Amino acid sequence: MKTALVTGISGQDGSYLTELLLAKGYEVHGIIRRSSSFGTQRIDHLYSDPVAEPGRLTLHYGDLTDGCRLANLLSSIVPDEVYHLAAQSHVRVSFDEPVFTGDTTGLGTVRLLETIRMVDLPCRFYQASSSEMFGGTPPPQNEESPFRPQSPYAAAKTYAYWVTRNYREGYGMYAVNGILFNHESPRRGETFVTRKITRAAARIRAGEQKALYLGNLDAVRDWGYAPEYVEAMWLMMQQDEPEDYVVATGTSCTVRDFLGYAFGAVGLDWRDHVRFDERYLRPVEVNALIGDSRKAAEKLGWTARTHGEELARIMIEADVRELELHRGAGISPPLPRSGAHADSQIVRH
Ligand code: NAP
Ligand code: F7E
Repeated sequence: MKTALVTGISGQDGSYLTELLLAKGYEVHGIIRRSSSFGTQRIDHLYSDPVAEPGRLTLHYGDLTDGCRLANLLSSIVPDEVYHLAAQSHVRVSFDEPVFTGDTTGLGTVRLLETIRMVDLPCRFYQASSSEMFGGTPPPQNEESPFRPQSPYAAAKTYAYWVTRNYREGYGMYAVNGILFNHESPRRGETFVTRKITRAAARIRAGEQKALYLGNLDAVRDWGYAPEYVEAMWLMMQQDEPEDYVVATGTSCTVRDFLGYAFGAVGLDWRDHVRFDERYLRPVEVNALIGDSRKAAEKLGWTARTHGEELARIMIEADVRELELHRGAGISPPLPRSGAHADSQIVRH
């Protein structure tokens, strides 16, 4: 049985990857941050009581800013594969918290790599790199395209990308970068635009929300389906040689198109409900990201199966179902935490 360590296990990708690894027979260890409230909703269904039934999933407290703790965990778990997914992953928030983003999203990677090198752990390492690194480089973007990061998040990811390559080339480590384009799901964080849209459409249809406030509707993204993307992560870690791969659908749409798909799926016209709010604009915008993942298709046999309109349908159906479950159980639906404007002075990006 192989052992994997997953950072960011409580996030969207961490939860799908953990399902995949457990299904493949792995023992999985995950790092979570201590919080005053539970933050493990996405993986609660996977967690069995380790006392009653020795589980194959173990959670450990840790933080990317705490190098001692990371070293301790790596040395005691001795994983075969490390999937490093944890990060401050929100581009807009990285403009508000650039130093924290650099510390976690950038330096967090080298803290892990340097421990693996110093302790001489014989493990493979996956770095969650991002299409945001291409930034201002026009599409289509592939493994050879230059990086022009346009945000503190993208700059931190670019540092982490290069340090991962550096440890591979300098120390012979099996360390790979998965350069993933946007990928979404019903588990997507509520402040990323696709989920913000599908959640709001479901709530507006149910009469729980009046308007949706958004920023730039012209941005073009290559949106894929997260459960498919974690398969690509795993495949990259099973090759004879460590290499970097772009993972994308190769198709794209604008935020405006996605609004049409999501609102249309529940019989609404988005133009009747969407308002502009400049607070959702970014100091620098990434206009268009569309990936060319031919290398992943040729070498990994991976291609995306779900594209924009189908993805919007999967997400909105899940949000409608969740809302109906709450209402059916007589529980107040979750607060409109994003884009509902009136609910908070804090802008939920
Ligand atoms: P996500 O849902 O935002 O999850 C991020 C995870 O990182 C969460 O588990 C979070 O824990 C954890 N984390 C954040 N700061 C941490 C810290 N200081 N110490 C320990 N853990 C910390 O992100 P995702 O969408 O699953 O993405 C996974 C990774 O892929 C990220 O690195 C992201 O930047 C990258 N990526 C994502 C996409 C995409 O479209 N989804 C595309 C390319 C690359 P909490 O639950 O406690 O917040
Ligand atoms: O924005 C526009 C916004 O925040 C998409 C992360 O997973 O993918 C993600 O980063 C687009 C942008 O994702 C709102 O300006 C308009 O052009 O959903 P997003 P992102 O910035 O592309 C990459 C690959 C990652 O690596 C990141 O970790 O939508 N947009 N109005 C808005 N975006 C948000 N969030 N909120 C709005 O109201």
